Amino acid sequence: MTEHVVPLYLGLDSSTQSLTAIVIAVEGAERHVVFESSLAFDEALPRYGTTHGVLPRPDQHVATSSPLMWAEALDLMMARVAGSSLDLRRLAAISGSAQQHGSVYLNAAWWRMARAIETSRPLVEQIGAAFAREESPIWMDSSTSDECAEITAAVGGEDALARRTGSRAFERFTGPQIRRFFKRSPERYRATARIHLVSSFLASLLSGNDAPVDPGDASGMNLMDLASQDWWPKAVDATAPGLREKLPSIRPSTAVVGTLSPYWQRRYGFPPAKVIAWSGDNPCSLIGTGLVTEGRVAVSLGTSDTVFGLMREPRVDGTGTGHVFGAPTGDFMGLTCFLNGSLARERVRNQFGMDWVAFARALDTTAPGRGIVLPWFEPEITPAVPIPGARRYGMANAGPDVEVRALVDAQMMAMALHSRWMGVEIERIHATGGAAANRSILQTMADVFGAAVYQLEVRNSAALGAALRAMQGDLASRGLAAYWDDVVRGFVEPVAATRLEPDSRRRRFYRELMRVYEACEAHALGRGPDPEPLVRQLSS
Ligand code: XUL
Repeated sequence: MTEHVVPLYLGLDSSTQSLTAIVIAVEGAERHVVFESSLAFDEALPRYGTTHGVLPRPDQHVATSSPLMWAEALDLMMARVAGSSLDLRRLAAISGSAQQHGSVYLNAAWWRMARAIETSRPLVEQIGAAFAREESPIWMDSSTSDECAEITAAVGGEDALARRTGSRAFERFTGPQIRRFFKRSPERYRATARIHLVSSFLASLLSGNDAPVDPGDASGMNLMDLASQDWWPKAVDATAPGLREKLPSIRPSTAVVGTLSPYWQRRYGFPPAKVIAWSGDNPCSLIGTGLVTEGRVAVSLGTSDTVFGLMREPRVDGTGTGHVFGAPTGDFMGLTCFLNGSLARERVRNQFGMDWVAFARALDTTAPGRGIVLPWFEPEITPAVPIPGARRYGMANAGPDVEVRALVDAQMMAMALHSRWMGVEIERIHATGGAAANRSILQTMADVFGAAVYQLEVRNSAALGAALRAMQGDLASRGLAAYWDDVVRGFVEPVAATRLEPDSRRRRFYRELMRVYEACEAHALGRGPDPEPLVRQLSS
């Protein structure tokens, strides 16, 4: 009789600040997370000199990180998984999630190197010579406004670009980033043989193949035709010469990229587990929050704050605020991204010497509406704010508690306002990301959105989503039924006991406050009159 083996699936999430691994065990209805571990780049790999995962930034519009650091983190994490008590022989498949938009520039040595990594020496000692550019621009970069305008003009305007690719041109998207590199460093651009996303770069290191990108992450580039899920030649040509040959292929999110290469097998004792295509963190979170049907949204409170939900049809945003990405299910997803997320919360917390308990207490004990803050400490993505700096209305002499209240109110109101384009009647929100542990923040979310908010058992929905995608890819490749509802069952149900209901009085108040917030935003962006009379009414 052959021994019955319960398969394990590994999901990795290479985010802005850290790398997380989650391993799930699946046997019919029995489903468990059996391993979870995170390493923060700044602490685990200080020699790269990052702060919150970003290299020193002499220009506040430029944000880069180190692809070598991501590779070393992958090596450290795989060693941790191998050193755990898990029976590695049961590992059936592995997939991953990565911060979106970031790009990795590799030279001709890459083709040979990815395949020929030796077991005797650490990965990073062997791939250093394969980079045509040592630093990778990441999603926090906002330096490419000129390139956005050039690409937009060349493809026939914002509407044309948004209809084809799912988004108008955004500074952090990979196409504008590639164009900037081509314009500023034409030699190094010419020496670039392959441009990977963070996701496909790390998938390549695992499989020892040159991995494809999936439609979820490729739609964050301003280069993919959403309908055909292939590169759009007009956008590719508008971005940089000779770009087509430098781009990986696009394959479905469920594609098997290869198996774990000999490096991982011999160095750490892994089996030849399947490597399933990696995707972006938001598409992975869509799966990890269980949003495999239309009509619900998730809010992720991480380094970036994002609001997203599944779409059967790609309804592109007429206001130019949000994005339509491919979803790992083969459908689409709508998403709006805010840059001033957890770092803004941390900044205000630190400014007043609080810990998170005091921060939550400030929220619980302070009424909203004592002025408005637009928390644009760093250049903001939504709405587009190129010149950073918080804007304040009616906030003179506010104490620490009022500052905390105004910050969280602003973040929630901005999310509610700028996700309207998705056209979803929001009744229920699945909250995820680090700050989703904070129920005082989530109560504000419920009150502002007028929706019930739930917490999920597994907070790192991107890593969980990657593990679930590994399982789905494995089942599909074996010709077994792999319905998404079944795949996610047992891992993603919101915890009923965590449900937070909106308070009806607060909800009414926020409806009014949101009008004032909108007026302040319009004024700050030079699109509306002075909102002072409205702000004054608040305190009367
Ligand atoms: C999404 C975006 C961010 C990053 C963060 O468009 O820019 O959410 O994916 O990792």
